[in-house]
Amino acid sequence: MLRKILLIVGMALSSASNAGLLLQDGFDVDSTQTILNFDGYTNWTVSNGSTDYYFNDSLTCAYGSAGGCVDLDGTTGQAGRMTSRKSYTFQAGYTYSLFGDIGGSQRSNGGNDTVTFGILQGGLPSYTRVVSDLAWNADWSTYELSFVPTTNFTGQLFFQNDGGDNIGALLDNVMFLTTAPEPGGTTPLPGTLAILGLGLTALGLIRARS
Ligand SMILES: [Ca+2]
Ligand SMILES: [Ca+2]
Ligand SMILES: [Ca+2]
Repeated sequence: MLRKILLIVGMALSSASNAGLLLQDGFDVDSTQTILNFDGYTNWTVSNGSTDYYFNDSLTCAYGSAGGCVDLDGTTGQAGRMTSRKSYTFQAGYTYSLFGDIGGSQRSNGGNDTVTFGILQGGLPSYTRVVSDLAWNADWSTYELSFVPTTNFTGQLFFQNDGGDNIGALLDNVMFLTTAPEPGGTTPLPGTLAILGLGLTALGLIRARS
């Protein structure tokens, strides 16, 4: 899966001259032991509840790798929100992609968990992706949120688990990157191009008939 992510990043980086990796966090250097209700993340603060940090634990992090990862529902009866310590400047027309490896809680008494992640503007969610009803035994998978802002703004990244049964979905391998628009103009979205193409085709048909 890491290879897949690197491939995606490679494609993103090679598709534009001005692209950059803004954050990469595998949660492997935050501590050398498992700590419940952890609040010492290198790149994140935790608010409105708690998260747990697991390191080289029987609770396996992404894809069986050693190191650390996060239980998004801590041990205080309220799942916390992880917010990036850094604020990022988002530029209109640029493409921003946020990736996270998310797995089920891997504990049979954890129930289903729903994770929301994305961008905060002024502390409020703006661009988001919701991973709904993740079964406790759901495999690790890489989830992506990509968007192109229409105006410039400053924002932070966030990951959040619903609920508070102290057993949440697991998070590992967060990656955040940007790709500049092609020189000479705003890069049209693939969807926009497709719609434009359909429109031109339709126009051609109408003209051909009249
Ligand atoms: Ca890790
Ligand atoms: Ca927990
Ligand atoms: Ca749960």
